[in-house]
Amino acid sequence: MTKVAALAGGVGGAKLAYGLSKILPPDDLTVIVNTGDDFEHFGLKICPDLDTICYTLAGLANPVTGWGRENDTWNCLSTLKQFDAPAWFNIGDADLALHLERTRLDQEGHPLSEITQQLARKMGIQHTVLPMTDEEVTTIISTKEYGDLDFQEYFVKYQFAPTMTGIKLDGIDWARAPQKVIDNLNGCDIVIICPSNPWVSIFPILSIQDIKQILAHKPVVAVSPIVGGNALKGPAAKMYREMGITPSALEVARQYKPYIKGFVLDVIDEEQGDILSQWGIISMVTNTIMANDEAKVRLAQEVLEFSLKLV
Ligand code: FO1
Repeated sequence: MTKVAALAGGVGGAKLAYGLSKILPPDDLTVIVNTGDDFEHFGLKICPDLDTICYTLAGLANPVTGWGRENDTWNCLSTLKQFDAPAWFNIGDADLALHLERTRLDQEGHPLSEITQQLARKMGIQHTVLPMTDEEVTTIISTKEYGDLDFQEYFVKYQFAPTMTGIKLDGIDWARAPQKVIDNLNGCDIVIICPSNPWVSIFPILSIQDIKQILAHKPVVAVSPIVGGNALKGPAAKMYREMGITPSALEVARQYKPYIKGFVLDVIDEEQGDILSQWGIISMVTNTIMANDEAKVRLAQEVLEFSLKLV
């Protein structure tokens, strides 16, 4: 069987990871997740992308938002609001339990990779989900209006309205990949970069030295998160513009060029495939919109078949 490692951020990445989990047996899929978005809120250790991936793979995710849990209740949050507490980050009651338990295990001294595996198993997830690192890496968005903001402040509190002037990844230089990530990456046949935000979801993962070194020897295929010049969700396209780049699938491929052998483009961007081949990147064109579970599985199947041809 083909062993796959998927690199993913939150909602967009989780969709493809879900599709892959439906066609690959548990031993053949490892999802390596961005932790640059992690932060501490009310003393809790919150790992939004790990949460989103786990809830999605477990079939527990809120289908409307893509993050948080389906049918959650909001008693704690609404009570916090009555106290005028800083309740801008929407944590549902059942979701809160996950953050409480993760924080408890963290305070007992367990590494995040171990905690994640333990919690994922309890949620009924059979595939392997791992954080990119056990160390603290913090994505900071420099903005024109407010200076440096923690990613969740930029994304949730300010709804990514501030103008981005740069990105910093605090702690990235000394962050190491957990041994399990190294082993699973070394043992995989294909690496798939899910359609997550390249700036803040994928680059933190690719910036970890151990991961970068292993990827240099693996066939890597990326799926574009930019379709028709826009991001399906979140600030990716806005970030390109604010960094002086016109957002396109091609620009995503340009950023990933040192890493990838193959690139998956949406039908709407088909004409960009010619330039990719001039760059020596093999492209596949398909419908990349994952509007429902069937589309997630279909895209995963197509990406997998395409990747196998590149091995
Ligand atoms: N995203 C939002 O846009 N608003 C929220 O209030 C919010 C709460 C939240 C709570 C738990 C969790 O695990 C994720 C949550 N997210 C929320 C999603 C998350 O902040 C982002 O999707 C990612 O960081 C971007 O990948």
